[in-house]
This record gives sequence, C-alpha cells and structure tokens, in this order.
Amino acid sequence: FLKGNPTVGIVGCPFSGGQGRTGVDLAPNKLIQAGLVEQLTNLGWEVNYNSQEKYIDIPYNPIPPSSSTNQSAKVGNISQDDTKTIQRLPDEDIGKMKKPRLVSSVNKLVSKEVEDIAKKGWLPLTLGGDHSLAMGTVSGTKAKYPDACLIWVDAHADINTPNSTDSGNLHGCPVSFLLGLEGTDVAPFNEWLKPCLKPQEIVYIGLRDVDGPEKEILKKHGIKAFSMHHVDKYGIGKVVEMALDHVNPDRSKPIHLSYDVDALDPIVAPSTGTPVRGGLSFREGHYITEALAETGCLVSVDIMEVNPSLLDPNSVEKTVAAGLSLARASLGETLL
Ligand code: B3U
Ligand code: MN
Ligand code: MN
Repeated sequence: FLKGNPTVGIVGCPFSGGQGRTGVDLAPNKLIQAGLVEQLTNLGWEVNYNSQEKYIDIPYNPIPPSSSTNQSAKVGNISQDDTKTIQRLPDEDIGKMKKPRLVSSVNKLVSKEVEDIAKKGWLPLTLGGDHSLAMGTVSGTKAKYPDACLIWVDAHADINTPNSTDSGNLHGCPVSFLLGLEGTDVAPFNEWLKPCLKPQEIVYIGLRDVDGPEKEILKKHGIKAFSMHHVDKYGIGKVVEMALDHVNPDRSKPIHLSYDVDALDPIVAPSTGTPVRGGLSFREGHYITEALAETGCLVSVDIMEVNPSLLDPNSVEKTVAAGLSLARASLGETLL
C-alpha cells in the first residue's frame, strides 16, 4: 500500500486532554530522545517528523472554537509548555464529556496530519499522548484508505459514548465516535468527525477492563473482541490469526494498528495512566506487532498512553523501551 521507499511520518502528539493525568504528553519527546528516529532509520525507513528545536509537536491550533475573546490563536508547532498552558484554558464539560473542545480541536488537526502523511504514500506513526487521539489518527487513515480495518490493542475497549461514560474522559470514548454510535453526533465533534468505521472493521486484542455499558455496546453491534481470557485459551498466535480472519480475511485490506501500551502487563509497561494487571507478556505484546508487520498491510500505527511522569526511573525506562520496541516491530524489525 505504501509508495516509493518505505517512509514513515512521525506525528508527535504531546496531548493529555483526554484523561486526567498530566505526563502522558511527555511521551513523544521521550521516545524520540531515546532513539526512535535512529532505530527506524536502521531498519531501512526514511524518517520524517516535525522538528522545532527539541519539540516534535503536531501543528495545531488548540484554542477551543467556542471560547470567544482575548486568547490569541497560535498556529504552528507548539512547545510542551504551550500545551500545558492550553490545557488550562476554559473548556467546560459538555454533558459528561471533559475538555470536549480541546480534544476535538486537537483531533481535527491530528486527523489532517495523518491524512496528509498517508496521502504521500507514507506510514503515519503517531506517538501519543492519550488514546483520545485515535479519533484523529483513525479518521485520518480512513480518509486515505476507506477500506482500512482497525486492530485495537488495549486493556480497555475505549468505546464509551458521551452518554455511557462514567469518568467523562474522552480517551475512553474514541471508538464510539469513529463508529458513530448513539450520542456521538454532538458538537464540537460532529463539526468535523464523520462516522468512518463499521463494527465489522474493528477487532480488539488484550481487553480485561471493560465497563458494563461497553460490554452491552460490543454485544449489540457484534464487535469482535479477544480478551486476555482468549489469549490464555488459544495463545497469542491463534488470536492474531482469528483477529485477522475477522477484519481482513484475504489479507488484502490496509490495517491501522492502534496500540495502547496498557495492553501490556504492568510488569512490562508500568508507566501508564490506567494500568490493569493480567496483561500481555512482553512477547505476546510484540508478537502482535510482528505478525501484523508480516502481513505487509500495515499502513498506520499509533503508540499511545506511555506516561514518563509515572513511577520510578526504572519503570519509565522499561515502558519507554517497550514503546520503542513495539514501534520497531510494527515497522518490520524481526528477531532473526
Ligand atoms: N472505561 C473507563 C476506563 C478507561 C478507559 N480507558 C482507559 N481507562 N485508559 C473510562 O474511563 O471510560
Ligand atoms: Mn486505550
Ligand atoms: Mn487502555
């Protein structure tokens, strides 16, 4: 699906507005500083990324559209300090949704960025930031590849609707917006985000912390999900095969991989906002990325929810290393 020399466009998204903890916005720079660009270059990729001094932020105008007066809009690459300031801007809840204007405006620009990169024939590699960013990454990928399927690796289903969410955190809701479920046709999201995904086009791997209403939604729409129970029962090799058979039976469709590092067991990836025990082992987690890379169908990859501000330096190092190795394996690094 990709054109020319294998080229990756890194989209660094230092964004934490889809959930309550700061620090997840530090991940893109941390991953870059830890050698991501060199590592992907060594794998034979041409690597492009937005670089403004030490920052690699997406160009976006984060001012909430409805906030009126004196805030001067700033377009272009912004620094993490700016991001922090932006996240203190007034953005009142809409219903239960927290920071809806911020999440919407950032995702609109992420979507455009991912779309632009994909339309060059490059592979967008998006570094979160929290998983609300998948509203942008998946819609951007779908704009270039309308028949793309979505493999969502996560401890959580992230399929709450604005009505079903208990926490109000939008990182628990991106999938419902992509599907256009009941309650998602709301401002400000409906000003740019159109339903772009069908229930048969998504498959989950790694689930183990799914809210009651989310279970109902999965059932109602017949959405395929492999929980940790299935990983135990069938083994990860079979689970990935069954997942692909469901969304991509002929291995002919483009694949978007959205990887939340909290799918991994907290022993492997402890520095993440909502760790849940009983997760994927280091090898199970990497097997998924290796097997998807092997299909030759991967066109877009997200590495989400690394939070370098949580726990001790050793935990952070482990989690960042896991993020890096998942990115490398997704882009074709093999063991032999
Ligand atoms: N389902 C809960 C918890 C959660 C979702 N995603 C994460 N946590 N990381 C919610 O808030 O919607
Ligand atoms: Mn997630
Ligand atoms: Mn999660």
